[in-house]
Amino acid sequence: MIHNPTIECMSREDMRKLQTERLIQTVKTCYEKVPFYRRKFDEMGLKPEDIQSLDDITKLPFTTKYDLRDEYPFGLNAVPMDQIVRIHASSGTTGKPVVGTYTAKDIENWAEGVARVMAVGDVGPGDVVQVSYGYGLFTGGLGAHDGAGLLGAVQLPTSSGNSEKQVMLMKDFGTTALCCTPSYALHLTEVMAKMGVTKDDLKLRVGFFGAEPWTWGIRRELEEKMGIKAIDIYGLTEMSGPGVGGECQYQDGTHIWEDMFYPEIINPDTLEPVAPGEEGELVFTSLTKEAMPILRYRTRDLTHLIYEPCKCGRTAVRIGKILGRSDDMLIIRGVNVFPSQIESVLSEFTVYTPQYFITVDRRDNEDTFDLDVELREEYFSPNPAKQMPFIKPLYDRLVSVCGIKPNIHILPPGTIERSNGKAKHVNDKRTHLINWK
Ligand code: DLL
Repeated sequence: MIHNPTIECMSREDMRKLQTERLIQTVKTCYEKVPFYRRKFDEMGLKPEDIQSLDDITKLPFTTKYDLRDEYPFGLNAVPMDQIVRIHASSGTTGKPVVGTYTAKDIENWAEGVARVMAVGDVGPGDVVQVSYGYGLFTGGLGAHDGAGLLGAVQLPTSSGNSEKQVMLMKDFGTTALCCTPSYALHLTEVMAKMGVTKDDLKLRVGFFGAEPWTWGIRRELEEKMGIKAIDIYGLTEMSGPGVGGECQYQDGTHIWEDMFYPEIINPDTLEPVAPGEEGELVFTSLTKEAMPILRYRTRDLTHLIYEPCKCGRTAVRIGKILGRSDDMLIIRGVNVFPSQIESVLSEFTVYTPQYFITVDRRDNEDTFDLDVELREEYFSPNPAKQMPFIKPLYDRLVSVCGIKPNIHILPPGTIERSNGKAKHVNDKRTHLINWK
């Protein structure tokens, strides 16, 4: 089912017209209402009137996660607080999160984006949509929740965790659509096996999985073990959350809702647009956001754009699978983690040296997160019991800043390999799992 055929199947010419009108308006709002953008424009000698067409977009400044951090928490807001109805957040590069604010209209548009993806799985009244993304500051839970609500489906807000209960409810309540990270969905298949629950015991028909990269291997496994069609849903807090785009039933790229988010691909080194169809970093300009309009946001996600028409009839441009990132952000169990966060937490503790090494792997379909750190000479003891008092505060602080539980290994000072040049802090062993077809 196509939720909004007028928009999703609009001719390229009409879409460009709509995007141009919205771009001009967004640029004007940014200049008039957001001091951060006004400053940037003035520095560049740019006036809102200089932007008259989509091609003019390259004249605009980029926005990065660092700008969001510097403007924390509300510096990019274009409306006063009495028009904001929701705040979400995701991991930033240090202890401060990236903030997303929403007006009532922004929440409506966001639900529209998610609904367009869920409509691919014919979700509607009578469907039970189990939302096993985390509810909270993370956009996954409430984003999927509102999308299901817009389609008139039953919202089942299980949030993440408590896996046996998730499987029990899925069976007892007749869940037809599941929303969670692909890695959590894989974990649920294992819990199902342990509980003796098979796909024949379930009414599941479709899953909307995203928030982290996943492969065709994972897709096949989920489709087989759950008896579903596994649909990729993409998004980021800075643009709204899930539902910036999603796959159609042909699973050949992710349609981007370009009436709301104008995509570009740039070379992350030169910052110049790449040739059509070439790989590079995805950049979005929001076209309808009221609370926090964003110009040329560097997502750091690496992919390419596909403008060829899709068999499903949608004309909305597609992105290929996200192939990686042009920064060092890790996504561990669906949570965004930056090595710089670890670094800034470590610097709060005088007992530790600044050296650290992160190892990420996947065991039994679950991401593992091991962190090697060194105690300073005067605190180190080979007796593990004596180290315990040092581990707990570091562990608690890391959980609070990064939102994820590390396995901390304390090593004697001088053990972690020092580098002569750029320090290497991460070994992500999951990369060998990335086999896209
Ligand atoms: O992960 C929003 C979301 C929630 C999307 C639920 C889909 C489902 P953030 O926490 O801000 O927002 O993280 C955004 O996650 O820049 C990508 O690197 C990655 N990401 C999101 N969806 C996908 C996907 C949410 N389908 C960052 N495939 C993005 C690959 C994804 N990576």
